[in-house]
Amino acid sequence: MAVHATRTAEELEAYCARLRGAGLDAPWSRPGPLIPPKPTATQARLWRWRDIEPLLRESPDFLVPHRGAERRVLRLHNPGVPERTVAHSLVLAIQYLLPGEVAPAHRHSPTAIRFMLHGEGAYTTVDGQKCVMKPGDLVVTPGMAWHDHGNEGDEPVIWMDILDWQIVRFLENLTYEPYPDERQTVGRTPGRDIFHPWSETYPALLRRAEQQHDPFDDVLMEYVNPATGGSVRPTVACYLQLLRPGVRTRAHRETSCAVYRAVKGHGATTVDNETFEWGPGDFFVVPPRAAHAHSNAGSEPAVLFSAQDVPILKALGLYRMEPVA
Ligand code: GTQ
Ligand code: FE2
Repeated sequence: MAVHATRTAEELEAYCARLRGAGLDAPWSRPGPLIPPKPTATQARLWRWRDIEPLLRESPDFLVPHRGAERRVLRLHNPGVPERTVAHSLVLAIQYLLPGEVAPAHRHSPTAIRFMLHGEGAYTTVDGQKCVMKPGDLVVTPGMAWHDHGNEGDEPVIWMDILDWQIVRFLENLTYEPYPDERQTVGRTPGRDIFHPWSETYPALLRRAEQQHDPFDDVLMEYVNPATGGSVRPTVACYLQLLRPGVRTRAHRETSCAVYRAVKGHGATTVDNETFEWGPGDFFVVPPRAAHAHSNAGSEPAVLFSAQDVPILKALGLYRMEPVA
């Protein structure tokens, strides 16, 4: 409260009641700074594939997806985030489909980005473009694009979904709409704006590893939408990264948030004062402004996939990166 006030506390209370009645608020009538510092809800955390996989394989006993209803997904739940998502800005869900299962066609305002993890025979059709997904393939489903998926193989399939759900939810623009039919009619072959096959991205990463190294990320390549030359979506960027054997990167802080899936090899990521050792299939999160550095103490290259909210921060002029001494 301002020190030069000439009115009593009771008079201030009465004044605030009149403000409320007029649909107004005086933030200075309460103690504390106008813009209080707020620690991020997202906590640094690691999830091990060996803990996730048996629970995923049990999930069909509990949920049989039906028309217009749930996806059989398990979401990574960051203990700090009230909405039970992997981070304050992003959702990471792991989807499990048995042979013959179909997820009916629908669309929604959030973007979904799928990175194929295990099994053969999965497909997702995005606005009539059928993408057959092999492990390591990336499929972008832009917000409001119709999509349906299924498993045409003879073993269960597993992929991960990254959604900008939390950003769209914050902007109060979540929408969902079922398609009139269970599946879309398949038309043209998928464009490079939505489909990035591992058979192209991984060789490109290996070529880059021969040429160019970054002190903070060693070998980092962003998936680019050839139609725009920019990130796969305005909200989310995706990266494929390689850490050469013996590499220890310099630590840096970024204002963005990153969720990682270890694809190949073993390594460790230090986030502020915690070190997370990861191996194939593990997931981890780096919260905004946390100092982070990666290392690969092994003799094989380690490969990481990540999704980061960098583009939305850049669009808002909020992206910063600073090296940590
Ligand atoms: O597979 O279309 O993880 O609509 C969340 C919402 C997946 C999907 C999610 C969805 C989907
Ligand atoms: Fe969906």
